[in-house]
Amino acid sequence: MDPRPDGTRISAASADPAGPGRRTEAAGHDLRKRARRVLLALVVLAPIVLAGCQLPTFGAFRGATTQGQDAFKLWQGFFIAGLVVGGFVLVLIVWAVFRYRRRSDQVPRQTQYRPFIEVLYTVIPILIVAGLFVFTVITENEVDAVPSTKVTIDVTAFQWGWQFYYPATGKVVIGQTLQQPQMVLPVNEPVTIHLESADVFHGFYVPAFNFSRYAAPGYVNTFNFNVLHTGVYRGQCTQLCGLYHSLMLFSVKAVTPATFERWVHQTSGHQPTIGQLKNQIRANGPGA
Ligand SMILES: [Cu+2]
Repeated sequence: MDPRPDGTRISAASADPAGPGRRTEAAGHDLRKRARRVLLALVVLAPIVLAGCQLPTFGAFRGATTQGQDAFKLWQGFFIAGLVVGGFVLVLIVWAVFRYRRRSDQVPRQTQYRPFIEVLYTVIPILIVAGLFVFTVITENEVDAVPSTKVTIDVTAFQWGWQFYYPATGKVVIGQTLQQPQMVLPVNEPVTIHLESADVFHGFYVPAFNFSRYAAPGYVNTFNFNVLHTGVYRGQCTQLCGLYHSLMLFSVKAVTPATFERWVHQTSGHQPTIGQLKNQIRANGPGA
């Protein structure tokens, strides 16, 4: 116990016969040793700890389709690479600020021409960019692959709604603004989507799929979805396309193949055309 009731103690450095200089040096050496040990423990333990837990999503969705999962893995990889590079740069900046802070008016030792370091900080970033490029190309090829599938859906975007047409049975789902049409598709089965626009540019975006693609007038974009779980996923237009752009919503419902077969064979009855819906909106506003 401290013998002094007010809690103050005699400075260890001033009481040391070896002198304060040597004492500080020893303490600094101890600190460096401890820091090295902590760093080593981090390097050894980090992969073990990280392998055991699920990495954060970094703001993206985990992906409800196989394509969405591929995009998500790429996003995670990019984010982690960014964190590592950013973290490393930050540590270097902080280290340089403290290590080389001004201690006296003496001009520090000047160094130049360090070919090894210069080659290192040129080659390493090039390798990082090349690595990210390769992973991007691999992921893009997976996401953009369009093998032929049993189910095809023709999606037409228009001001301000969506039409989903199933050519195999002639089924049509169409809706505008507040009616929010729903695309139905079978789960665990690749589905081909042909996407285009009847008027201006629109954006077909399903956040849970990590997927967005332009709906362009006069050009058909083709892609595949393989939805992994049954459920309803919200979608929206992502291209500012006029007055009721913000109401240009839809949803995607993934059902079992049997349910889908039943649904797609049910007659859709009389449906308005895109032109009729557009005239309705112009005349009566949204939800008409
Ligand atoms: Cu739009």
